[in-house]
Amino acid sequence: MKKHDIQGILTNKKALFLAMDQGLEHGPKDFTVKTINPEYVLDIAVKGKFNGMILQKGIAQKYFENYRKGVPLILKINGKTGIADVDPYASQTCSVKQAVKMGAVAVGYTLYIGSPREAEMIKEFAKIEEEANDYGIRTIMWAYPRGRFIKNDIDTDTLAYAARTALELGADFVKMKYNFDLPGYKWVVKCAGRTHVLIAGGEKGTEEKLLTEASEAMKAGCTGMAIGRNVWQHNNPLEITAAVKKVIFENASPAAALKSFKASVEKRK
Ligand code: FBP
Repeated sequence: MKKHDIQGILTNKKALFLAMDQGLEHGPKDFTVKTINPEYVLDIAVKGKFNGMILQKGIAQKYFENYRKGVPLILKINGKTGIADVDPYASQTCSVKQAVKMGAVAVGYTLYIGSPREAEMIKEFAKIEEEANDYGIRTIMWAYPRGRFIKNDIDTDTLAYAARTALELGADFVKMKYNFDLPGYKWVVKCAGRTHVLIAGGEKGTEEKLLTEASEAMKAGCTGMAIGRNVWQHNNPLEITAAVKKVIFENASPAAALKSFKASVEKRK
């Protein structure tokens, strides 16, 4: 089958995706009474014109219908809770067939590179990648080095290995952490070859940090970002989205994007 046109997910070869699977990965502690309602985050995805909304199956089934026309669906099809302190492994939660039925343009899979259970995940991802190819949808690998053999999960060489693994296993996108080593990250992106690199957000930090991260990621040759908490935990989610987009799509400096963020927040008051 002809592959879903990757440009349909991207904007001028760049992308900003919104993630909301943290309820499974971290638990409700990431949310407030306001943000725990999935519709709050889905509204941001549509109003912020994200390139895709990343959800687990349950939330997609129960909440996505009204948002379908506003934002493409990216289904995360494996996951785990953050409770048990065991060797990292995230079980498959949904088939590719089901993801396609639900209208997903891409499926996401976390592969804990270096985990003692890595072999199981490589096998699972290989099957998912073949099925996604058959259905003509895209794959995004969350390539997270993790487990007792990983001393430093954001060491440049370790991230480069993760990036290369994603390319060799056939992922269309690889989502990874950024480590603020810009020269080193250029190598990481080179290692990913034709697999598009997306930067993960992590815990909510300052606007300066987020915009600097976006800017350095783009300078390193990344395709964009896939973030969650830095947007929907923000008091001004649409304004911070607009600022990140300025950096990713318009090549704005972090300082210029921050200035326009502050001006738009002021204007709303
Ligand atoms: P955030 O921007 O909120 O970190 O979301 C990105 C993400 O990759 C989510 O998709 C996922 O739930 C989470 O981070 C996993 O993070 P970790 O495994 O590091 O806790």
